[in-house]
Amino acid sequence: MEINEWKRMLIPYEQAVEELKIKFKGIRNEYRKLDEYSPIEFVTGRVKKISSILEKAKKKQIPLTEIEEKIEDIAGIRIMCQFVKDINKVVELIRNRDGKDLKIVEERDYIKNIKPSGYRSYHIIVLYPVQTAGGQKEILTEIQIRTLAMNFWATIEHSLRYKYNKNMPEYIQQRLIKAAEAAFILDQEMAEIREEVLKAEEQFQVKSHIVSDI
Ligand code: 0O2
Repeated sequence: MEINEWKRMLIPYEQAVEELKIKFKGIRNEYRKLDEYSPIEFVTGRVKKISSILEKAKKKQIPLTEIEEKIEDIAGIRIMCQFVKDINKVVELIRNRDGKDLKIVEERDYIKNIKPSGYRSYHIIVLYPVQTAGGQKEILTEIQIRTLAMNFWATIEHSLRYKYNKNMPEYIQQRLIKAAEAAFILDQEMAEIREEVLKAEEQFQVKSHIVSDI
């Protein structure tokens, strides 16, 4: 495929990423404007680089003619949450969206089924319709939902894996698995601290209510 053909193919993927980023950021802003807690902390998105698409196609033995049906993360959205519980809320938000907005193709729960690397995230593969000059095109998009701690780990692990060009020494892999556990313990600890603070806040409100009633 020539570079111009690649560029043409990737245009609707760029459109899908931009539109979905706006939609999920819109949800976050809705909560913020109402002074409510948002389960979405921040949203990013990217279209996979041509070199990475080719690498993945080679690794998975996908013919170039089948790239668009078989590589699900050419368009990718990442939604970061403060707490693990928020991930479930975001999953529900996505499940409850109108079928005309997006269709869920598959869900992969790498939080329950942790990857051997230690990777945790919730993935939802969706079909997202984009209105192009030539009509509607449904774009496969991978939405990754994770906590800030999961994202911290995955970002660093990804760049280390890249540095080692996939030949990461075993002892480094083992340390990364331990680091992933530590990140998850941090997630649990922060969630417990939050529960304590919320409970204390509730008690304070009840007490000040009683005082104001006297
Ligand atoms: P990039 O640069 O993020 O786009 P496979 O690639 O075979 O493991 P598959 O079938 O493509 O998996 O789907 P999966 O596992 O649902 O999603 C792959 C994407 O999830 C990856 O994309 C990463 O973004 C992320 N991911 C999966 N496993 C790991 C991991 O062990 N470490 C990190 N840091 N990220 C992971 P790409 O194409 O690998 O890379």
